[in-house]
Amino acid sequence: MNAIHDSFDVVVMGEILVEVATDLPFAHGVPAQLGISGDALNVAAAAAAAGAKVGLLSVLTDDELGRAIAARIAELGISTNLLTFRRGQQGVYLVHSDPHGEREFSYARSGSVGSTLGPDDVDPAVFEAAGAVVAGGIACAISTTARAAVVKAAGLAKRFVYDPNFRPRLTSVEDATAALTYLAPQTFLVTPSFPGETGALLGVSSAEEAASKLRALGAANVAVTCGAKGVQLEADGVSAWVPAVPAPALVDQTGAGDAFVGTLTARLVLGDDFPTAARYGAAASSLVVGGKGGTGFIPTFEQTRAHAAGTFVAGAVSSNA
Ligand code: KDG
Repeated sequence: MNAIHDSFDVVVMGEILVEVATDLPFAHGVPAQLGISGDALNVAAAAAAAGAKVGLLSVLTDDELGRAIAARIAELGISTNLLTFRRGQQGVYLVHSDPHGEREFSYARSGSVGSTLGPDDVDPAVFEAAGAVVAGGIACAISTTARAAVVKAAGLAKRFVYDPNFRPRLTSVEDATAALTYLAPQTFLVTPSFPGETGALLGVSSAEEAASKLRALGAANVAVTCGAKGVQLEADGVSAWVPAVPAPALVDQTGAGDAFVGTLTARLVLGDDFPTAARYGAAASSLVVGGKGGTGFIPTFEQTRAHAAGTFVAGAVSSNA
């Protein structure tokens, strides 16, 4: 790998999943649509749309499906240089359309090719050079090798961003809490959600309490996302509430949190201050819910900026799938 060629603003790591989505309850014969998603891809797509040069470390199947996924990654403006192709099975999730974010994904990913990600896949030259590295609790949950890869990346990164993304169908409260408390001291930014995640993993009863607990563990910047309400920010000299930006269209919540993380990280690396970058993150995630699937609609930065300023033209949301 060429370290100069592979100098990224943001490197994201994790598993990419095939999304099988239906508007109807699961049943034999219901029509469904394929998409390409997964938290890492959604974060990377948002970061690229927000103006960052993005690399995505992920393992794909060495077949026509893996190549189709790589083509989608390139189409989203993400570098394919960090992708690795191996024999195996691509991970899948199935979901009903989820406007209110109430459903859990049904997974077919145990032993997937994406979960073979390991520390040897983490090239120190690439990870040390990146403006920021983003990983999440999902990567920590899918295999011990993927968790070890995240730990190695956290140790190498200049700015390590961690999204706890607790998924009860993949891991236990104990393991997710252990990953968060181990990694928090190394984080430049941590982005848990309240009440869901922080209630379960930190036992707190407010977003402020979650933020102070993570700051006490050593996190430099904390953004606690509170769904449709807004985001609580805490950092040295910053304690701010960023209100959510109302969504012009609500189709599917999948990827909303990832869009926040990707946009926020990209804008911080590109030089925006924390509240400004978080406002862009909130605006991007409010637009993403207008598209179906994790990457069904990824707003351009011009659209995100307009939405953050209250001048986005409703009706401009359309699928870029
Ligand atoms: O954040 C959205 C993700 O949860 C979705 O894309 C599926 O990555 C996924 C997962 O592992 O749950």
